Amino acid sequence: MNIMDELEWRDAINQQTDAEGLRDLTNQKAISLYCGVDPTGDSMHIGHLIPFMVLKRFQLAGHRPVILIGGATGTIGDPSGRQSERSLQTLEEVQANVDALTEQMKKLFIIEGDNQIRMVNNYDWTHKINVIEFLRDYGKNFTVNSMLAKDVVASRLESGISFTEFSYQILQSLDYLHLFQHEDVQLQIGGSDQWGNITSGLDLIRKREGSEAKAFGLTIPLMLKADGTKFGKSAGGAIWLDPKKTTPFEFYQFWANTDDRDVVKHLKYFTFLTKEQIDDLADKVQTEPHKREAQKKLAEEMTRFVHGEELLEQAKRITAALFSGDIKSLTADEIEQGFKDMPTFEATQESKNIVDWLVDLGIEPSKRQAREDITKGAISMNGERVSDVGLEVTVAQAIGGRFIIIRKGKKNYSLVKML
Ligand code: 545
Repeated sequence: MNIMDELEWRDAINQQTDAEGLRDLTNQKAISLYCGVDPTGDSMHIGHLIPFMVLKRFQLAGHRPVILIGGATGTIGDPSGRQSERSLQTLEEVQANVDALTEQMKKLFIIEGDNQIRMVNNYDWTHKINVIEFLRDYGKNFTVNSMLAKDVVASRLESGISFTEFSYQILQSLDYLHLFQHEDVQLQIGGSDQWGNITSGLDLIRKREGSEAKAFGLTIPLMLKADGTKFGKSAGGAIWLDPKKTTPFEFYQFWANTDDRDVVKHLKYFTFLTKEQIDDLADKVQTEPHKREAQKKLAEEMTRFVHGEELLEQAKRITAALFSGDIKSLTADEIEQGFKDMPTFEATQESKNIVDWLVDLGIEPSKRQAREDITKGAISMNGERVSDVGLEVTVAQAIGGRFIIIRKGKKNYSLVKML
């Protein structure tokens, strides 16, 4: 399948500058293409990841992707998709974010011994341009009229936009021209919010290199969920790629909880599974939805891609233990991930009778209730039913000396941290 057919089948195309031209070009030869990211934070979330996965698809089809880190543009701030002016980051903040994002990109896309994905930083060419050169050599190629017409700018004319953010589109355009001239880049891709910046770069290339210059632009749709809510957010906020912000278990759970109406769409859009594999899973959503095989596969593929095999296995182990109640098989670190969002209590290390302990912590409302629950077998500790109201709770029972998990009834879990 030609890469363009594949992207179409995956519903990964929003707008293109010249669909026929790009199809012909990608059929004829291996092209270089790029997508940029600005260091406005120290981690991407899954929304940012999408165009970079499309870069990867191009790579798998034999093309040559370039990842651009916006060391220069990050000091200015893209107004695209934003209603209000950004506050400037300090140069130190930008640099720290450049470092963090470079590492994240390397981890995801640069496999050892594979030097096909190149990384560049636009600071390298942008910082050399002085103000006279900027206005004479580049500024003359932009009319304020066409700059004002870009959606991003037009939507800010009422509320106001600084000259700094207004100029952003010129910087991104210079990048495309630079990469066209020096790296043979002929395509820029990005999320649909990047259309204005991408087409502005193409205009510059045509003005400088002639109207026949073969350069293209393509944007990828931003996802919406079947229920209309914004994709990529859970109750706790964005789904980050940084395991310190979103643990691999939470990451796995996010995908595993995908709605039946969305799961096939997401398998196409996010994973590298083939059409046959996805068609097969689509059948299963119809015939045996309760098994949630498509969701499990989606969660596996995404967690493996972002966090690797080992952390995927850990996420699955935590998931299985929560399901079966076999808490003892988990390590303290796994418990910390798996029970992060559950009610948490803190207990001192002194040993105490179970009834008193449960009441003092607030897990049970009264001693009478605690005794009754224990007697009817409704309380378990670290996966094992408690049947003796005289049991002494000691720190020795805590997993890794740190955690005791109490289950009340079928699925009321509480995490008790030993102080
Ligand atoms: C800069 C110079 C270029 C080409 C592109 C850029 C960056 C671009 C931009 N992109 C977004 C971004 O978000 C911040 C991430 C924080 C870690 O602002 N002007 O950098 C997002 N991008 C990915 C997708 C996007 C876009 O990284 O394109 O649409 C989100 O899906 O918003 O020469």
